[in-house]
Amino acid sequence: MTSALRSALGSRLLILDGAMGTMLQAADLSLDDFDGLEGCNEILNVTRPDVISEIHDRYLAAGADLIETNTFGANLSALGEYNIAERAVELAGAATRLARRAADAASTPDRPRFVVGSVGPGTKLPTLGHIAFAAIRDVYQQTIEAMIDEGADAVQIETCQDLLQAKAAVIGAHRAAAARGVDLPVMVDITVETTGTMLLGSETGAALTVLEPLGIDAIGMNCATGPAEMAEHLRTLSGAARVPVTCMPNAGLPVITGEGARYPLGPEDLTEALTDYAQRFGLSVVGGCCGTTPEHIAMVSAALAGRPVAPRHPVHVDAVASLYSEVPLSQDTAYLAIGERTNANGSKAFREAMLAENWDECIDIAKTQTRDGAHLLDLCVDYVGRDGTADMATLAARMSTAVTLPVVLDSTEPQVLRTGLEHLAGRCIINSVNFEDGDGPESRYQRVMPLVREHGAGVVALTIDEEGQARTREWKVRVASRLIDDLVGRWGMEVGDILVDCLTFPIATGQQETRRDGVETIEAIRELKSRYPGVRTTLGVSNISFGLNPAARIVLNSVFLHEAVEAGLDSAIVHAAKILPIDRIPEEQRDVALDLVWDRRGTDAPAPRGVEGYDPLTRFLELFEGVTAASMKAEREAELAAMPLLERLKQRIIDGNAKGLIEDLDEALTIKGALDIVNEDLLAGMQVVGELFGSGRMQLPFVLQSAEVMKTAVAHLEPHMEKTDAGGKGTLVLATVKGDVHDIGKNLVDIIVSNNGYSVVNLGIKQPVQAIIRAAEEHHADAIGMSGLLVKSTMVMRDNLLELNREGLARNYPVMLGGAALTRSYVEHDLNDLFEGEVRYARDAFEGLRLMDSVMAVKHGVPGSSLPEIRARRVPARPRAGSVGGAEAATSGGSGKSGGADPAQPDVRSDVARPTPAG
Ligand code: B1M
Repeated sequence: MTSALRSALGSRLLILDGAMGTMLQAADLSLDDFDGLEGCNEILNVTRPDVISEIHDRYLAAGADLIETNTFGANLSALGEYNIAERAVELAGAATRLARRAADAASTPDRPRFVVGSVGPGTKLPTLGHIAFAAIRDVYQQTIEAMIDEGADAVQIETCQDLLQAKAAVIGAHRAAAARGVDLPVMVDITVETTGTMLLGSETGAALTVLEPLGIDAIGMNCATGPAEMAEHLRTLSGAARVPVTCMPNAGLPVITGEGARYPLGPEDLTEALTDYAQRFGLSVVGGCCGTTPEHIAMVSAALAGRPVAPRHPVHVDAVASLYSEVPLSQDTAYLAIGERTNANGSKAFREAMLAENWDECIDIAKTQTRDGAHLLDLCVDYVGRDGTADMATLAARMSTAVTLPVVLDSTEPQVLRTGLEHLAGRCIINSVNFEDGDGPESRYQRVMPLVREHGAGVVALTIDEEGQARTREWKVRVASRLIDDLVGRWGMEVGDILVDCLTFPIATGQQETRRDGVETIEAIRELKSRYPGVRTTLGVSNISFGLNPAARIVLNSVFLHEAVEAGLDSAIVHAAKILPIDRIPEEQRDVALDLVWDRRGTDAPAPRGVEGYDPLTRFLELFEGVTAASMKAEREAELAAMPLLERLKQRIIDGNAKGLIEDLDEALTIKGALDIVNEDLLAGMQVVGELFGSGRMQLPFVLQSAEVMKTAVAHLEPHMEKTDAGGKGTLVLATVKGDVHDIGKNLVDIIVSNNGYSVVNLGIKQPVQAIIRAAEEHHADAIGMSGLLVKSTMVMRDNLLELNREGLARNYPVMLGGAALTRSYVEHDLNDLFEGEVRYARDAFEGLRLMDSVMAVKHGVPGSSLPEIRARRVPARPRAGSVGGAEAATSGGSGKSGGADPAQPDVRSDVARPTPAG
């Protein structure tokens, strides 16, 4: 039976049944039926099996291929509310027996019917500490074992609101299947609220990142909303999930009436939506949740049962996740920065806070790293004499909700790692595994790997074997290959989830035998990346400079990291804010550091340093004698002070230096207008930042600092900008699109447009299309403005326009799109061709304002008014460097809605990722 279900899952569309709970509510049952436990639906499996069986029969008669057991609340917390938690197994078994009997009676050789054990979320959220992970996991395991014993073909873990609960249920299901020796498909449905996230704030991408590596067989959505609100989340799942996608919406958003909740969607509406989604999103299972009835399922089944599953082409991205969002392991134009300061061995401040049990301070250190531009956080609580398990439980639980970044769990103790995994809702990386004590049954390697596998974690693999830490390139690569082969071959890991750390010893201690350690490490990284292109590398960078003074460490770490990244390093465990952009290091310091890293001594070093007897270590120590981080900063301040005013303002943006900014801005205001300062001086600085960033010569923390200075400057200049008193000219809803955090340009648009008499509803960053649509409806917007700077945002904008089409709102809202990766041609031809309303490109805030003026003129019927003509399709332009402004490219060819370009190959500015470096 099971294998039939597994193979059916991927090939033909299967129909799941509809609601059980709302059907029971409608069944007019007495308190006696509930054995005095009012509302405890699971008790009906033993008190009123006839009612449950009848519901199953009606869904089977309606054409359901899969029926769910009446076990949504057969778990620790839900039954615990009635003080009958100990009956979970009994009630799960009884429910499965009823469903099995009904399914068998309805099955024919041509059309088998399947029983799916419903596994609900319970009433307590482990991420919020309401209940322990291990406790719910174990009860899930017991109930699922009972379901297997009574003939369940699969389980459906549904209405997941907390990813940690979902993980507990999946692991419980896998343990149950292993205990019973059966092959049990495990399907998971998440529930996304109208806010666009799961109850605790998890985005759909985060849920996929956490759940898919656990080894599930399908992922989808159920409950909370009707199909309309699910569309963009299904698109996310459909575009990236490698397992089948499922959809069980409510019969619309409930409307509260005098008689209780009423679900507005009838069978036709639900069928229409599911038919559309089945085709568009390649769904494998469709059914209904709250408010759906046998009538709904009958119509859905008549329309869809047995249809082939529409093809999908998911694009998988190797990633980890926090409770909130996913973070790809490969970062565009940046190495993946793993913050090193939440480590009791590496950071004195963190260790002291932990020893004092000052947990708030520990979390503040984590948050500071987040602000400084880390992508992940390394969490290590190992400290002699402390109870590591207790410390990990406290810190992991707090970090899970208080920090938005995924965590790398770092410990030598398997039990401490397990505790971390059981408290963090996201997908973690385990740091680390190695062959230090071999790979026998008692080895640490063999004790950690089952945890990695069960929790679907990524792993840092260290180049250490039974002989010790590998020193030479050949040795490092040999150990790495052995680890990779074993992790993939024996433990079933995906290559993309492995990060090899080639480890380095300090090179500046004066010991001869360590002088080549940097070279060997860099060369090992280069060779590994060429042998295993799918494997990623990481490195604890600070070790290289151990023993030097702090100023020298910053320079050596920065130079070493730069060279390692050039050789292919993907990720680094660093204090991200203390890595200097390579161009910001004084020339001689940088050159001598390079000689030190590459061990170029005597005449091996390039001229003019390469002379007999030259030792870069000696010279490096001389260069940093008496130098402190503060004195280096003072030197730079002096250089800045010597610049002409307007050049200094630009440089302040590049350097991210706000000290003296306000004074400079006030002085600049005496010679030119506020807007000119923004457009001519500040944005010129931002353009250089974009170029340095894109060419790898500036790291993310510094880009963040530049962005902060830009924001401070714009805020200071805003009151000096011309403003019309005329208000109420019209309303613009403005947002940075889903997945994109860039908001400087969008906020400038807000200032310019609102200073000119319009109301702007600025929704902020990472806005799902549903939020944009809701705001437009609520505020009776006259137009929608979407901003997005990433190349992937151009695709999100396209999807958003399609969603406006689908909801029949395209003609209500003219749309303006702006951001660095867009081109006029892509917006006004490719996108305009597929959008049923009007969409225009806004190159800058002023074009946004002009567009708004023409939107309102058209709306007020001003004679002769229209939106600006679509410009002729342009010949692909030479790549424009940087971000903003720039002359329009030459144009040629036809115009109008018949552009005909291949929308799968949009003419977007992928060049923004790699602009030409400035001078
Ligand atoms: Co990021 N970033 N960034 N970044 N960043 C870019 C966009 C990038 C081009 C840099 C590069 O490689 N050269 C690159 C994208 C490449 C790509 O997609 N292939 C990039 C990347 C890769 C990333 C990350 C992925 C890096 C990483 O972590 N690995 C990450 C993405 C995070 C995410 O979004 N999920 C990231 C993060 C960041 C910071 C947080 C550090 C910071 C943003 C801070 C903030 O905005 N609060 C940042 C910055 C500052 C930039 C650059 C350097 C500058 C952007 C900027 O503010 N420009 C940028 C380089 C670039 O753009 N060339 C870059 C000034 C601003 C005024 O211009 O926003 O274009 P702009 O707005 C203009 C017009 O476009 C127009 O009007 C504005 C001016 O008048 N306009 C509209 C914009 N929206 C409009 C809406 C309208 C009308 C007009 O509606 C009506």
